[in-house]
Amino acid sequence: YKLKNSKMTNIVLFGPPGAGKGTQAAVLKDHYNLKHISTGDVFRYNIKNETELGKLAKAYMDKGQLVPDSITIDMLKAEVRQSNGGNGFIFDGFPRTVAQAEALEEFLQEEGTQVSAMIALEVDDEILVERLLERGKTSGRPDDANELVIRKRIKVYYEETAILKQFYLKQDKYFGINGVGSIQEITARLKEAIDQLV
Ligand code: B4P
Repeated sequence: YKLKNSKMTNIVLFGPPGAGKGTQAAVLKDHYNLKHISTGDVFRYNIKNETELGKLAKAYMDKGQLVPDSITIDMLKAEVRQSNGGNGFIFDGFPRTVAQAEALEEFLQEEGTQVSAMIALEVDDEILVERLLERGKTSGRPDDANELVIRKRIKVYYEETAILKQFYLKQDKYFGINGVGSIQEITARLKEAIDQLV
């Protein structure tokens, strides 16, 4: 854990459910030696291991709702603190609300660093639904299993999360990327954007 370095690159990978955040973060973390923190993955790990946190989170996730901010923010801080950040972090699936974005800003500031950029994967809703239904055939994820829950997640994204574009635009840190294309094409677009930042 060596966050006290203002030269770190901390990227928020942003986008609606199914935009490809987890998919791309897995590639980018190795390329840039960044620590990948996916709040969704941490919740799923806790659900699998039947922890108290997992039991709590499951009730929200299965319905396509967000896990409450206080729980998610505490978990995120613990994840950052217990990890060696390498050259920085890729935050995947966090922040998802204004309260989370404010908490992240404050927390990173305390640690002597900041969000370098928010990179958003822009994908149309119907493609999102298609991708998540496809994943649902094999993932075993209850939140991918039916179209109603998938559409609920997209609705929650527009109601609570999409506003974060403005939050980072105001700080001149928002970069939108076309998220439609092959996984490799999108990785190339992301690298092009990130290379201009680091
Ligand atoms: P997440 O785990 O973040 O799940 P997600 O939004 O579905 O995105 P994910 O990263 O998994 O999918 P990806 O786009 O890579 O969240 C799940 C739940 O956890 C939330 O609903 C919420 O309840 C809870 N949660 C998490 N973070 C929270 C927070 N901060 N606050 C509150 N609650 C929180 O990929 C989707 C599919 O598309 C994959 O099958 C992939 O293979 C495919 N795909 C990717 N790129 C593609 C491409 N270019 N072409 C075709 N298919 C592609």
